[in-house]
Amino acid sequence: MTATAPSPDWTIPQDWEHFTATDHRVWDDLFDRQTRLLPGRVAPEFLEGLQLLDMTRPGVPDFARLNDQLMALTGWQVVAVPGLVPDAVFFDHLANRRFPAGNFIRRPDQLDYLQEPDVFHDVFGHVPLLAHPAFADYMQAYGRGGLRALEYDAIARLSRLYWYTVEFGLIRSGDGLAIYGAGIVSSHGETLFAQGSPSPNRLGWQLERVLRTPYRIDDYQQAYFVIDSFDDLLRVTLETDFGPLYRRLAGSVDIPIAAILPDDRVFTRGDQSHVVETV
Ligand code: HBI
Ligand code: FE
Repeated sequence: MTATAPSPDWTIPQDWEHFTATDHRVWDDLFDRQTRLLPGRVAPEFLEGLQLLDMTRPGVPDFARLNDQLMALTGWQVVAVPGLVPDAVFFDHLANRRFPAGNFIRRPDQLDYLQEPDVFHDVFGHVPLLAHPAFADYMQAYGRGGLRALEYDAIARLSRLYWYTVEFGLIRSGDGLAIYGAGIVSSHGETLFAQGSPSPNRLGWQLERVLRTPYRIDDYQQAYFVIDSFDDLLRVTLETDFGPLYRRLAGSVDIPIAAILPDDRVFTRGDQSHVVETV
């Protein structure tokens, strides 16, 4: 249920002092658990971002301090919002290098449960890569693309690109795969599943393939898509004219989530052992 708009762009003061000692302890527990788990599993650029943004400090980050460093690196800033905001507002923020972060944190008994993106998902999950120039440019390109997708009524289709990259993307790293999607790196369970489980497919990222592949929001992914590099993801996104692509895909049939197509680049063929019951 969307609340009423607190301001035209839905931003609110972070009011960092409102976070309680319990809130800061929840952040620290989640942060410590993930930073023990991620090395060797996460793209190195993510860990570099944590260092560059001095996010190794204890407690929920103070956005004023975080933004001083983030703005200097890539011109991005984090803005506090009450929760999910309307699509058009979300895209406009991204198009202007503002990342909207939920201004609350889950309770101690909800460490592994997340109904709506809280400050740990949004800031620990999404912000470190905003310090990486190519990814910072990609997120702004996505925001601009979103504003355009509104004209084509293609939000649902474009949100698949966000889902399979920004939220749940994998990337080539050395001779293996690494995680970088915020939904993975901020989740203990999905970090282990996405990087190590034999269950899901891990397929080469390809723009049209992803735009034709739906996703589920209520369980681990059955398909992950692997980019070669952030530069490659940015290049393809910038050089694609999405208008004709939306028109061409308008009549196309979605690809079943767990399907592998003949021309898919297959990194791992899942055994679907963690099959999500079809509702
Ligand atoms: N609002 N605060 C916030 N954070 C999101 O990640 C978000 C949102 N609104 C809409 C949205 N994501 C997705 O539906 C986008 O695909 C538009
Ligand atoms: Fe997210």
